[in-house]
Amino acid sequence: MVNPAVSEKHRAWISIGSNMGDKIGHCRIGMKGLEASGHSVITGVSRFYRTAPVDYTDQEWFVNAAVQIETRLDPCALLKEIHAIEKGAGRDRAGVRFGPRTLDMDILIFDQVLLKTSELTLPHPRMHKRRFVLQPLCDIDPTILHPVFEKTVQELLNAVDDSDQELVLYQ
Ligand code: PH2
Ligand code: MG
Ligand code: MG
Repeated sequence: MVNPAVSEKHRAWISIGSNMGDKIGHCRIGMKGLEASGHSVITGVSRFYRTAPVDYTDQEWFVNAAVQIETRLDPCALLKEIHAIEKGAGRDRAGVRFGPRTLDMDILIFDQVLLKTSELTLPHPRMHKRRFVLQPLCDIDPTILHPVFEKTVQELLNAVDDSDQELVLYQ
């Protein structure tokens, strides 16, 4: 249990994606779900993008976005909440790695925490290569600092080879 009276406030950034069914609707469920428990507040939201699938390419395009939150949860408790939200949106974790999903929410950066467990790596190990992660983060705040590379998300985005990472503003 989290005791809000004693637990510290943290800032974290989370990517949100869907490539099944009502993609935007699933992303919105994800955002609402983060605030529903009362442990976190959303303090920044990106625009929505349509993005070509990366890593496992034989699947539908994604809708991607990102949010900034303030939370009293620690990284593991936040991950547990995220898994419950994903499940509520019909996520079946049994599919292909990197394959189709109704809702995927990944913790990208949590304060300046460096963590490696079997459940969770912080910062997210592939975030610096992914346009569908970095562009939404730049919408929120281009000066967010990557805790390992000590570069801003804008600098990381500028360095990405985007020739095979199509991304279109959703409108
Ligand atoms: N998520 C993946 C794998 N590939 N590609 C795009 N465009 N967007 C995603 O959210 C995404 C992906 C695994 O989580
Ligand atoms: Mg993911
Ligand atoms: Mg995930």
